Amino acid sequence: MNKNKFPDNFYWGASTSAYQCEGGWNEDGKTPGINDIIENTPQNSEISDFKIASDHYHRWKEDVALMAEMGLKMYRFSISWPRINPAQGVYNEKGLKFYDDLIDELKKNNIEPLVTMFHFDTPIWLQDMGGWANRIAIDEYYKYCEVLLKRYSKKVKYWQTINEQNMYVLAAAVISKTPTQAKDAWQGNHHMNLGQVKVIKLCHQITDCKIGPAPNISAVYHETSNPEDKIAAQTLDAIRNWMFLDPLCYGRYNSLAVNYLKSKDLMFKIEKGDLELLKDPMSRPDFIANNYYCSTTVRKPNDEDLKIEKTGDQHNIKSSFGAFAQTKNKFLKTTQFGWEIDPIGFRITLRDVWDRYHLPIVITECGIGCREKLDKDGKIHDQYRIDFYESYLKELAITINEGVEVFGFNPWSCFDLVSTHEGMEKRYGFIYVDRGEFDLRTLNRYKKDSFFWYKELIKNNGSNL
Ligand code: BGP
Repeated sequence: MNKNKFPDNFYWGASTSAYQCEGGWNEDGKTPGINDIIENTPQNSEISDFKIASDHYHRWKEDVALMAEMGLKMYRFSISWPRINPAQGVYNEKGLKFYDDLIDELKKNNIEPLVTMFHFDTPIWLQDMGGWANRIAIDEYYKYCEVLLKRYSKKVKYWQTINEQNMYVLAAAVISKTPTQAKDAWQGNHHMNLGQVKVIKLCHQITDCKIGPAPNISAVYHETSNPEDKIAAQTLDAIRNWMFLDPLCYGRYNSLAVNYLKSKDLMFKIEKGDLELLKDPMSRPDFIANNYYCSTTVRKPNDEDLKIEKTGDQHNIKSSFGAFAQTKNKFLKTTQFGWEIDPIGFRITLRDVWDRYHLPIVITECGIGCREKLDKDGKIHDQYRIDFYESYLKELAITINEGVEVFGFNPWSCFDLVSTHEGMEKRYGFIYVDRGEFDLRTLNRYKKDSFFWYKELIKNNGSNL
């Protein structure tokens, strides 16, 4: 295979998540998820809530038609847990039917669905019981996933268990909009692992599907060759990256991360039998889905850093109990929202993940968030997005040619949707959605320049890069 070529049958796709695009937040039996109570939190009153979002719940047919026109081979989306499971023990037929219709429409258009079972939208009834920190979440998640597998496994081949578990734990307050103590978040992490190994095993027992986790793994650099900076980087690597893949891929916890948690009094409770559950060979994933946006650079913390525990946002974990301090990388430019643009970091990340676990990889998020307005000609000329993807995809082609097995690329996002913590102001889509932060306007769809660029790229299987 030549450099810059992608494998045949490579899945060129695009990505969304339910709470950020669907809307229809209380329709047809849906209960609120934790993100639907956003207006209750003062720090978030400046951005849109998720009640209407991109109105995909009503416009899904039009959206799938646009995906088909773009030539997508895969669509990665999430099923809304609160739409399917509005109360404990209750499963909502109207919610299930919505995804039946969506999946059927995708299949009709030869678009392979890649379904996320849980993408940040814990149902409010479960959150009221303590959310993931309550052990009951293991069984509730398992029962909900069992409903999904039984219903859709004949038509959905690829499943993701949990989206960005690491960000859900490390940036809990930003994502779930609920104050979460770090210790509870790590306890929740343990429960997520147990829920996932049970669901992966079930999937292997009752279906022919492929299933894997979808963390956000990304390269961590040390600022200088000072060995103490390297230690800081290793620590962040352990608690940001490997702590979330080792339990699923190796069946054991990462010891550096566990030592860190113990030293900070954050260690979670492990009950009898838990570690055996993790070890079960039937519970190993078939692939790793990775979301990549930017890299992080850190150094040894100084006295000032030791005083603060700062989260930043879900991709910038600024410092943590004195283990490291995030610093600027002078070699990298950033997006309008301050995230490092680092295509080589993308390659480094994929090489690391492959080297460590030797499992096929699918990219399920990657993209650039920008402020955008329709031009007078009714268009969005987003050459910056095209440049961004070209640089990332050139590195991806090299990585694949270096022997790393990657079977798909699903950039974030298919169409504009509400950013997790920066609202409508931060747009990622190939398709523009006409709405403002609070003004819903027409909600009509417009194809950006990147839409046509991606269509051409897919048609050529990336050979025109
Ligand atoms: C990931 C999430 C997505 C999405 C994306 C972009 O963490 O899986 O849900 O939000 O990041 O982040 P943001 O919306 O904050 O720009």
